[in-house]
Amino acid sequence: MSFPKQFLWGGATAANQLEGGWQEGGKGVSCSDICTGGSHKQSKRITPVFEAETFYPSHMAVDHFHHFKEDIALFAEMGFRVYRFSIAWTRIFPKGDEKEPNEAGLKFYEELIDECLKYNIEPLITISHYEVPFGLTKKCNAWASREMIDYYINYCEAIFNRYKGKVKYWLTFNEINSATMALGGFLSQGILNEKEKSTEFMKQKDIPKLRFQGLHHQFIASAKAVQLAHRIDSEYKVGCMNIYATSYPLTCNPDDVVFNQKRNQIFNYFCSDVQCRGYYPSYIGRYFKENNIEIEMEVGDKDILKAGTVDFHTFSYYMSSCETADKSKANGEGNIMGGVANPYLKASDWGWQIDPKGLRYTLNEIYDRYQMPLMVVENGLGAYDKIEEDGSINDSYRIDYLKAHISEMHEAVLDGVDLIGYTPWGCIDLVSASTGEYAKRYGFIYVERYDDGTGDFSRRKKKSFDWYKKVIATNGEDLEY
Ligand code: BGP
Repeated sequence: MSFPKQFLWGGATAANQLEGGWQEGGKGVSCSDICTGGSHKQSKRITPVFEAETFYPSHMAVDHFHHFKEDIALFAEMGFRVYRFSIAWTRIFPKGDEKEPNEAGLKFYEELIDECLKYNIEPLITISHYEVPFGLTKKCNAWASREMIDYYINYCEAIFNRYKGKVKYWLTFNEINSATMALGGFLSQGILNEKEKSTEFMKQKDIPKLRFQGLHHQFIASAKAVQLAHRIDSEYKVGCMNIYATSYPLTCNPDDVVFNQKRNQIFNYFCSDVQCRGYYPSYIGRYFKENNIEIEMEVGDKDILKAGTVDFHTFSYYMSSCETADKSKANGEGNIMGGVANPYLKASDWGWQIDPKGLRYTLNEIYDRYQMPLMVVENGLGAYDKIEEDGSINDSYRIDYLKAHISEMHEAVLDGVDLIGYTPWGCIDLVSASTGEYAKRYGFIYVERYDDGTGDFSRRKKKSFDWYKKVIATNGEDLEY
């Protein structure tokens, strides 16, 4: 038994981290465009007012806007069967509230999609990936406001109509559950509670009630988008997308087990329960009560949720952590999602704990819960890469990471999980979402662009490029290098 014949091997990116060309083709300013560079040690900043001397990595990113044909040709050379990318909302609706879409933006993605189709690469499009139009943040504090549903649906309508017949797979929101954490408020929802001054990304002013209300608006928007997509093209398949941060109880003390279960429900399952099942799960009531959160719902919302469940489930998977009820231990040790370190695992240079078996466990858990097709749409190792004197890049550490995860995905397939695709993150180097740096690289393709703003954007293949090409060619049978 092997991976299914039609298994969708590919890679994933996001417009704000990849494209650059931030003011080309009539593009408007997105929330990611006002974020400065940063690093593992120094948080990036959110600057509501642009600062003249400051470096904003998304403005040029890795210049995919001008290199997309070259990049897609390289993906095709690796044998990609699917390419997950996102549309920058601000290329289509520059401020977010326009009535008519921007033709230049629609055309750019049309060319990009055509380029994929030329090589038989299936596009998998994320509609909103960490780049809400900043115009909507200024206008209504973005997803904190119910107005957003109409702006989002207007945007969906424009792209669903335009790319009909060319695209099959859509994802409504990237890592929607990131908004259950403080850092998702701005990153994912465009909610900015201090509009005047620059703030550190990790220290933004947080109002949990707004984030959860924002999630309600996103659930309604997602459910409406699913129905709209099916009306426009019955072939369209629309999925949800979650960060799955696998967590284990630190010990078998029942206190730790229950603590972990609660954390798992709120972080890993709340959003996908709503999107896959079509209603709010019973456990969330207590959480809302204990955190003084009251969701404002309109008549009819429950029916919308019910009628707009997704067709498939996708998630990102990078790491796992442990949870404990013991407060003296409950300090995040490097893991961006919180939790404590697992003594059995090693971490990446950014403190993300590497856990391939956790992926098998997770695929089984999710599939058991929803019984719908799954895709792993992000996975990978952010690492420092070095160009050797002969020009090669020997990223065997990345190959080891991916190889171990692919083996465990295979185990999950043998376990009976309906896994339909795999798109490792940052198949070409790009800007890091959490730190705003170039130095944290994920790609099979290296891009010469650095955190001091130097580099000519030239591309070169890493060792992992040929390795992944062989993995795809053998449908995951040969993982050796
Ligand atoms: C996910 C995001 C991506 C991506 C990835 C890696 O959370 O969906 O946009 O960037 O994580 O994270 P980072 O770039 O912080 O290393």
